[in-house]
Amino acid sequence: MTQTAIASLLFLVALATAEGLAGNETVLAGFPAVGHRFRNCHEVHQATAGSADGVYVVFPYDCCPERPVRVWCDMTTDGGGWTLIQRRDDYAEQEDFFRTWTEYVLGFGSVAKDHWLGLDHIHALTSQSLSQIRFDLVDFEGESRWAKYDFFYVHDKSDSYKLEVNHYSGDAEDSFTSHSGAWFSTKDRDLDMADSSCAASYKGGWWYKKYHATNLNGLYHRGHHESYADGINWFDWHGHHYSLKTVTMKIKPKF
Ligand SMILES: [Ca+2]
Repeated sequence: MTQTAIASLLFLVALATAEGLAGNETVLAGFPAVGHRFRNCHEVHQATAGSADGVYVVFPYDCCPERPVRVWCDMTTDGGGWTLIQRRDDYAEQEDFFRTWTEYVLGFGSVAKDHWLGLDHIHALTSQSLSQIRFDLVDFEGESRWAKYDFFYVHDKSDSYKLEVNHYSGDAEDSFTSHSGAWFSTKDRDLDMADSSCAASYKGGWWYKKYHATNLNGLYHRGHHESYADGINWFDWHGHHYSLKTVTMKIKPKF
């Protein structure tokens, strides 16, 4: 590792915040010079062997290389270097995911807990290079499954953050490829192909077409739910009446 890489990394891990998350939480103590900024968690991971899971500041925008974004880096799963774009878990206080278009564009929640990174940031990250996405899923019985797609791209706002995804592997069965080609929809912006509003019916923001096979921004129901398809559903594992306990969505450059 070069001196400059070490110096820029030290900037990233310099300080714990006042949010009571010391050890996991880092903040921007100062900006490293342009040219020494990591664009995603994969670049952080490559520069520093043994870097820990936690919050890092990255600079994902090709257009605007000085724009910082706080992200959670998974440095341990499947080779490490994964940038989280979404997380749900069994927190006593649940983040509200039944939100508006603007909130889904900008992102919400705490990156150290349950959050949605934001469609603009996701677009920027997937624009850097060919990206893969990995889902890690856990149910309330303690069983876990994963799914990985070797191609994942989210268009920009001019194309309403249209999804492109393909090339599944894993043991969760493929519940996401069917969403490829969909625009993003929220309760206040219906861009799905159904007469009704899927976002309103299924209580989330997502790449809906007419139905869904994944609804990971749905309601946190904690396992079985009587209501139809409005939980954190992964259809091909637990169907439309079971809301998962833990979900992470994370991306990494393929090459
Ligand atoms: Ca509709």
